Amino acid sequence: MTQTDTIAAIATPLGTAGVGLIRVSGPLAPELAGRIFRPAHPNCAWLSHHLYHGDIVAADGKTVLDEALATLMRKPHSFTGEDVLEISCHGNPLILQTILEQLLEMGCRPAHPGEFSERAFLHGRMDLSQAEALAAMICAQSTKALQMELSQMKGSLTRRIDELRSLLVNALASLEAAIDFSEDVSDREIPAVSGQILQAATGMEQLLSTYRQARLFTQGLRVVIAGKPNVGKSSLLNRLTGRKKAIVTDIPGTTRDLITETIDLDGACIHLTDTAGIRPPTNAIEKEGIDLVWRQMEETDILLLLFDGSKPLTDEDFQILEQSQNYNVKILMTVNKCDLPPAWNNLLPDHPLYGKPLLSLSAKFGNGLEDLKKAITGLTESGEAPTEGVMITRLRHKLALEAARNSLKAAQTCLATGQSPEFAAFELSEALNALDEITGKKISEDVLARIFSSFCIGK
Ligand SMILES: Nc1nc2c(ncn2[C@@H]2O[C@H](COP(=O)(O)OP(=O)(O)O)[C@@H](O)[C@H]2O)c(=O)[nH]1
Ligand SMILES: [Mg+2]
Repeated sequence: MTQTDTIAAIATPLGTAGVGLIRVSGPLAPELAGRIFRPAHPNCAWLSHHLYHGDIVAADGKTVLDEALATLMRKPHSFTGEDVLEISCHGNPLILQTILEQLLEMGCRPAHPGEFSERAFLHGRMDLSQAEALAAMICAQSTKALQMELSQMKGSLTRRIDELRSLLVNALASLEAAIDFSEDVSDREIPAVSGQILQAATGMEQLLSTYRQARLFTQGLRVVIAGKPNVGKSSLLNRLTGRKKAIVTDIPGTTRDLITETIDLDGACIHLTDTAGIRPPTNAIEKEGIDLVWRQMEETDILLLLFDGSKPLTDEDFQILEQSQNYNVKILMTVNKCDLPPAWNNLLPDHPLYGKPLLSLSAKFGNGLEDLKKAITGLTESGEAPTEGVMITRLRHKLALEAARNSLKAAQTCLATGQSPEFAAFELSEALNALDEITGKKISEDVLARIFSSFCIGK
């Protein structure tokens, strides 16, 4: 990549909005500011990080394209570390496209996805884990995920990795001294080195233990609502999402497709899916819908099994209950329509639902909804895993940490079995390399390109 290019992109989504933002980064930015922007006040000094009001003019120097605000942020104190021009104009896609075309005509080229962030990384404005957190923050779907990514973007993981790194650098320095200055030095050094390695390995284990919980926060929990026709599955989806998303009728077999909506439940990201009522299908379409329900069960975290409390249970209810035991999901059993007189309660010991925890609710009127939400979010918190502090949210980081930890284990074995310190030193430098992949200190161009190309354009 040639960093002498000046890149430009529309940074806001293309739709009708009050304002839209265009970003330019690279050596041409100051010159372009003077060409495309005609300040309202004649004495515009283009001070860095100052906001100016004026007109956007086309490359012909005459045609006014919009009235806008412009800021020039001079290097190195900008997002990318280069000279950056930002234009806030009116959020009409036609205006934004026209301004972008003019900038391209004046010598910019269109930015690739993530290219602003990539330049920020290459200029040392942030490390790789921070750039990844920034991209993830933009797409976060729950407040908890947002908090985690924000803290990582501000460098929480970077600092933790740096701490682990310095332990290993010190240990490596001692080992190298032992290698250079003969055998007897190593006898004194080895216990201290082992201590540092152990401390780093423990820190890595601690970070790794946060991964599952963090994934729940960032990727969310998949909840499927299932039951026989007419028990109120679609009504419950609509109630929980607060939107009329699924069609509700008293005609059994109304829902055929899977309808998935993502909601924020007390900070947790929940993907909620409404499904076709399960019964012996009456036609091919319904059969397809019911097959989909069971297939969906394979990749679900929680099954919300719904029964109708106002009508006697039937064999269909019991069959669904039985079949759902074959899947590796947590089952939450709920009895709907509690606003109506109950047709079954006081279950006898031989009843299949006897002694089972049943949540009572009314999807129609909202009774019991808070308890249901608590039950769902309760399942997102897994006992011992921490929910505070630095967490590992990405598979890439997890794999690198595991590699580092494995190298440390190998180093410990080398030391414990009295092998020459070179072997332990080799393992330590492997562990350091793995940590440097997380922060991007050492990383292949291919991996970098892959990471940044998944970002949005204009970011
Ligand atoms: N009284 C009462 N009726 C409900 C409740 N939930 C759903 N219904 C009614 O039950 C019928 C079937 O609802 P629907 O949500 O389409 O059920 P689905 O087939 O399981 O998706 C509709 O007439 C709903 O209005 C409830 O909590 N109380
Ligand atoms: Mg339905």
